[in-house]
Amino acid sequence: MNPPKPTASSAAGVVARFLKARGVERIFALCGGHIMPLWMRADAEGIRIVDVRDERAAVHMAHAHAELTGKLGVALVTAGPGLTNAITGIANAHVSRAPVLVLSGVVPTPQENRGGLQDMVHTDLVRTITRYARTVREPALVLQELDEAVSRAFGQGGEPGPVYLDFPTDTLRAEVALRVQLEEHFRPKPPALLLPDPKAVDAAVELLWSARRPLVITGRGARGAGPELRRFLDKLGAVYLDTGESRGLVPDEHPSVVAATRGTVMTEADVVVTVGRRLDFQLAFGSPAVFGGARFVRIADAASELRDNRRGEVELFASPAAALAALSSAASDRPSAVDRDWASGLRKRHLERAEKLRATMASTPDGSDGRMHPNRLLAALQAKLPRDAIVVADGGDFLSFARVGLSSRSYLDPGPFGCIGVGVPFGIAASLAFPDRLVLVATGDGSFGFNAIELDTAVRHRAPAVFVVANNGAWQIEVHDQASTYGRVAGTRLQFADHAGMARAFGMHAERVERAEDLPAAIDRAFVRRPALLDVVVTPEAVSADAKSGLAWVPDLQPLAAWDDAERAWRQG
Ligand SMILES: Cc1ncc(C[n+]2csc(CCOP(=O)(O)OP(=O)(O)O)c2C)c(N)n1
Ligand SMILES: [Mg+2]
Repeated sequence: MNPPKPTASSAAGVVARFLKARGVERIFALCGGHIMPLWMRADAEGIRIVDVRDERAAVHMAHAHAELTGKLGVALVTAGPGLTNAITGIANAHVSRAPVLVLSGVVPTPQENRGGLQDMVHTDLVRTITRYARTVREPALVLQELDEAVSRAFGQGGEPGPVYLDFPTDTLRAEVALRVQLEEHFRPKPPALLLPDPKAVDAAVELLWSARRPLVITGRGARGAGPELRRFLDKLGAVYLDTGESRGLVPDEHPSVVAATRGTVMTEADVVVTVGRRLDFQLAFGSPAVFGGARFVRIADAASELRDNRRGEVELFASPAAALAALSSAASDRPSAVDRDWASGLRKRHLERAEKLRATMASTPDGSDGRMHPNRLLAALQAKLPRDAIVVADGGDFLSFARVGLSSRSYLDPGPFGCIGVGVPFGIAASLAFPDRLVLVATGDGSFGFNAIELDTAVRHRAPAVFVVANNGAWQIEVHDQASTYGRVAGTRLQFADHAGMARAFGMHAERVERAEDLPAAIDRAFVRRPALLDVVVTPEAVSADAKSGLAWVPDLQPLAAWDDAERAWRQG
């Protein structure tokens, strides 16, 4: 007997209608019998299904969608291996605190624990990397579980991040009584506004407006607070660093931006303000070994960004935009005590270094192997990037070069989880969400391989991204670590594979480029014929800042060798 086709008021139908009501226009998914009722109902509701080739990529896509749009990202994967494949994506969203909803199926309830096909307790597997992980067996509870899961994903009353729900297939097929389909659970929930404690605002103003060398650092939680942040920087006259999580909030032209003096400014500041930013490894865990005697002001609406590693002398538990606006208005006309020479000196040094980088990138000499330096490729790409381009960077050495060599208002990379392989799926999701903006994926060849099969997805779904592979025939940052630390290279070389040939096999415009002078025209063609791929041969001899800093060999106390030395010396007193 064929199963009945699920109706709009089956549990599957209710899930689909919920997604639709919450503004979900597309889901990233890979099919399977356990989730088919939900799949077909989502399709019936007009939700676009971006069908991928590996569940990991589906979650990466949902993650990029969430980060770039600020809306919920949704992935739908099947039971058993569908879910286990998705785990890297879920873990990455967990570390990045991205609002992603992952939906799956489990064996029909009568087969549970009997050795059914694809039977596995998924919730136990994902519990430590999600904010909410439940199996929903009772059709009448489907709606309220979804409502709660989405609230948790956005960090309403907790940390933001991925959430997980699965449903036995028989539950998905079951009818949900109309009476229990409460309208309140479908209704979109606006983000909660947390206002800062006025006493904490006054204390922060006192500390900040008497600081001589204040530094502001932003992260995930500051997204969307751009106008309030810029006004606050203008009033206080502080210097400013963004991080990979918050690129583009403050334009390069703003006088507070001193990105190219990062190391210096971190040691010189007397007050450090973190806005929606964890003091994780990228910020030396906030250690006094690096930040000296600096005092901290912490502003965040999520606990991890409010008080990880270092207490703030003032902690503002509030929506960052509201907190920054409150600081600016409480300071009123009070003159700031900022050492203007210090701030302008840093700005000058930043501009000189940025200019020098721009000038030298395009003329960085080839390696002794005659292959071009990755900076030549990045300079050629930067020269063609429209102002509103979205850049996705991925790789080891190449990520290190691309992070500083490409500038754009919107940027994604493997993030604090170091999740290489995200480039292709992130780029696809970005280009589907913003079809009118140029999406550039700049990826190392090793990183490219993980999700290279998704080029097929890009072609089928007409996701107009441009994929540029820096082909150095190796996991080069690891090669460099092995050669310099161990004097031997083992298991880290790849081949100069024909990635363009692979892209063409999926019907994508693709070219291999071996000479820098051929780049501008090839880039023009790729931009016009999107989706497109350029397989650019670069020298493995280029040693990146990340390779030199010790990041690759993972020192004991701190992520970078210089910080590790400083930490050791500081601990010894
Ligand atoms: C999933 C995953 N596997 C392995 C690593 C370790 N790793 C970090 S960078 C890197 C090399 C990346 O190679 P490629 O993308 O070719 O960039 P290249 O260094 O050659 O420029 C590796 C293996 C990681 N961070 N994540
Ligand atoms: Mg490589």
